[in-house]
Amino acid sequence: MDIKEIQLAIDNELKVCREDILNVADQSSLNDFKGLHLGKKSLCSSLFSKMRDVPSESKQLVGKMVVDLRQKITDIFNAKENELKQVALEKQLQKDKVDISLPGYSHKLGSKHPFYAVVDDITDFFIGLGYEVADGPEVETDYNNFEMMNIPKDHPSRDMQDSFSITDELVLRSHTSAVQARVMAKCKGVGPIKIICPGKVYRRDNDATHSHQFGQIEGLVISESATFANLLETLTLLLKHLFGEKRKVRFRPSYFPFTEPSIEADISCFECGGKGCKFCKNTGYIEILGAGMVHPNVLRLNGFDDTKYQGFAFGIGIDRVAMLKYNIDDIKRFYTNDVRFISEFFKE
Ligand code: FA5
Repeated sequence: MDIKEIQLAIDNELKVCREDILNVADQSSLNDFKGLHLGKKSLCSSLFSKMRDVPSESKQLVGKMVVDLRQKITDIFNAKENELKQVALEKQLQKDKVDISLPGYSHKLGSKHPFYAVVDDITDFFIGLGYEVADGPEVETDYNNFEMMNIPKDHPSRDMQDSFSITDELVLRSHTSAVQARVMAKCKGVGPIKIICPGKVYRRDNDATHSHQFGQIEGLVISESATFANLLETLTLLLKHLFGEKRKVRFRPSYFPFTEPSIEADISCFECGGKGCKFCKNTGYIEILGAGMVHPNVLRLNGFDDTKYQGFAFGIGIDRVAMLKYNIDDIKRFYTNDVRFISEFFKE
């Protein structure tokens, strides 16, 4: 074969390839095409095998012509193969199409745990009165939890709060009042202070309204003019906000080593409405907070001049408020994670 004949055969082969590929509609006919035009018996292969007979001065040219031919046929093959893949993919996508008109599965929306609903409500209330929110650790020093709160080591008033000791110097804080010491230390004897601190506290207690873990919200106001009347007004506003006008509230004198005078506030029992039952130990009331004027010793111990500054403080039981607000009969329900209890608070 001379070069002209080879060129003619190549042109013809390409023409045939372009016609044949038009009839390829699936993978099997594509395979036939490949065998015919790129396989052992194809023109390409036969031209390659005849290369040894081509005169050496034309070898390079003929070699390039055959390589070009094979590349063009491969391109035709690849283009068809991609086209078939695309068609197959589109068919599959059609088959897999999601019917978006079908009704979906509905999910139950969670809502705040009643404990945190109360925390947020009380926090918002005090932020509205200009208080800032402070924080403190649950593992606290004996010093902050007791000593700075005017409860020296070995003093009988420690028995009021049966605490969990970690070491001689560390306890699980038994009240959020420990945060008072932290806040006052930061202020270095300079007022005013107006904070609340929500958090968990721990004591060795166990009955329907007492638990070994519970929440408190501490409040501390120190200024040159804070009075007992301000304290009573603040707490009355809070209790009305939480329980409405109808629930009965009573304040009674009490004792805390860190306040003088001290009071406690009770709310009429959620179970009996004030008549007396097992929940309120037949008193008709359930205690929800302790409060009082900051004891001068506490001011002095924490670096404040008690001739210049005075203040009030309070500690509210979060679980108690939630129990009274939502008529919850056992404090343990807050942390036993029984879905039947929690789902009472779910929104559909
Ligand atoms: C105190 O803890 C004082 N630190 C409160 C305080 C702060 C007084 C600042 C004066 C000034 P008491 O032990 O009474 O006080 O607890 C306060 C509230 O926490 C109680 O009224 C009650 O609502 C709640 N509480 C106390 N013990 C438990 C318990 N074991 N389980 C659930 N709630 C409790």
